[in-house]
Amino acid sequence: MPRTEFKRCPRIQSFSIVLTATIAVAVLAGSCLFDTKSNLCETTGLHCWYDQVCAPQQGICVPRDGCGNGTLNKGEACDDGNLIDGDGCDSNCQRTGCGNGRVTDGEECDLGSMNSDTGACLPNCRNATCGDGKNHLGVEQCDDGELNSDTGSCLKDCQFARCGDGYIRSSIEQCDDGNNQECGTCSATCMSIAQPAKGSIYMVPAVLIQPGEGFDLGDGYMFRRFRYAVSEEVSDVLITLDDFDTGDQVAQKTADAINGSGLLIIANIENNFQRKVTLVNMEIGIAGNSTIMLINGLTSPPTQPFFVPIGMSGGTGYKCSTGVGCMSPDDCVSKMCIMHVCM
Ligand SMILES: [Ca+2]
Ligand SMILES: [Ca+2]
Ligand SMILES: [Ca+2]
Ligand SMILES: [Ca+2]
Repeated sequence: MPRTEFKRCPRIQSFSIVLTATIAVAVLAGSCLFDTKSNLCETTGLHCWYDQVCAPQQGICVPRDGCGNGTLNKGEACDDGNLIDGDGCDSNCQRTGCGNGRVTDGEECDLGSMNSDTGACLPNCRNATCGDGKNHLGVEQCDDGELNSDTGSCLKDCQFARCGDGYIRSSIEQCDDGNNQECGTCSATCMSIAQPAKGSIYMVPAVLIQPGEGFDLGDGYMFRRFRYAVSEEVSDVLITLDDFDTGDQVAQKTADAINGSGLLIIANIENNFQRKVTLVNMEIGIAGNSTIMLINGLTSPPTQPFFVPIGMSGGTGYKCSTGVGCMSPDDCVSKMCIMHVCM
């Protein structure tokens, strides 16, 4: 495109010669006659304000002494007579390239001197992102690049790993239930997994048990009373024995009775010692720490062999209330963990 000459209206020094000058100028300058505040932009028909000129290489008005006028003014690295970006000289009269403050081909961003490893636009004119290995201040807590990991010190979302974020940091945390409170399936420090209450009962042969003897067992929600041979209350769980049941058989009948009682306790017979019934609460928590009570004179030591209850004990943790962070239904009183929050 040929370089366009632009016309300037003659500066009028004195009002007294306005009329005379106007006639002369009318002949010489055409359009300026009736438009003393602007120049005619020849290529497009645009009228520019008096302090503007038509850009020589683009149909736009630009500051008379500024970028786009085709001549190098103060602070300009180039001036190609247009305000087009990406053609070697950008619209701010800085050479096209990363760091000139204008986004052109191949650049995602360009904040000029504000490009920074800690800012929104990196020195290579790429947008700051989580995972680029640069710490975007005010947005990211950390960024270890490819080493970002949900089991490491910097999470994949560029936040510092912490107890309560729901991720188990390897070698540091034992668990993480999405909160840093004592409630839930993990302790407040993420150092110990909440446990269910456990217990056991060592059984004796049927001949050592008197009808009506038994034990009370609770799961944290309710108690059941278990009686051997004969029940005294309607609510009792009756465990029917044969006179010569061995300790093993008594154990099996007892375990079956517990498992069928409705308590949230699982009873098993330990393989290497069949007279022992092991008990585990189905839920974690201190609520299950409910001591097994013998009833009706069923004897514990010193008689040998003896009927020995142990526990229930060892339960730790408790369920979180509404609004507390969680990772599983087991963390919540409501048994509802939605979007990592107890309902
Ligand atoms: Ca640029
Ligand atoms: Ca980053
Ligand atoms: Ca964590
Ligand atoms: Ca917790």
